[in-house]
Amino acid sequence: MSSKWKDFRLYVITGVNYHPGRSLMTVMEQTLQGGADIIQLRAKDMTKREVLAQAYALRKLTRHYDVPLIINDHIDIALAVDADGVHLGQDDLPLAEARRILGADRIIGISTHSIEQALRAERDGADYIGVGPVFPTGTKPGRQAVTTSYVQEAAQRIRIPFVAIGGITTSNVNEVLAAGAARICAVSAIVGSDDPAHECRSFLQAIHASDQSK
Ligand code: TZP
Ligand code: MG
Repeated sequence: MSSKWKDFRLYVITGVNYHPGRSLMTVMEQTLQGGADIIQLRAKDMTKREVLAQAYALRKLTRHYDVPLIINDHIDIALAVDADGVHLGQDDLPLAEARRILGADRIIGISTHSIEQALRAERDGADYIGVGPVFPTGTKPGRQAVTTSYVQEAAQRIRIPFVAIGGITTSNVNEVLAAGAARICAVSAIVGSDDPAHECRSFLQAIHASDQSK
């Protein structure tokens, strides 16, 4: 994996509950057409076989758009479909074990909810971290919001790429960008919208406008 993936700005995660009646592939293709530049398959309530089938389909789609594919939780599925990497939470397989299985060339992202977790993930060799949930979100119920102050701290202290996540919409993204985030992740705001491509373009417009103001 070349290091080009690090240039991503808009990270979109699947969330099938947000688009009943519309297929995952249609919604993710619209997301890619809108300019999402990294995609994660996150399927918490599915059998492993269902996740595997979706991973194969998304692998084909993301290859067509030349966009990296990350698999949430399932290292074995990531390897089976030749995904670019995995995303792990604080209670998943430890980073060192995941790295041993995946090797140096696959991307490993870690969810973090505090600067201590972020510094540890960076020290342990994560390729990127998630910083969130910035705002309360129904996609991760019960998890307290870390607010933009954690985004600010991450921007000052973390050297590897970090992506702000959680409750981010086109209405509040400017607050997150102003706090120092260069990369934004969204689930419901994009895959749950009537027009995912349009939402992606709006997010990217905000991100690029924020670049201009720096
Ligand atoms: N990790 C932290 S917040 C979150 C995850 C997976 C959910 C983000 O979803 P949404 O719908 O963009 O708030
Ligand atoms: Mg997990």
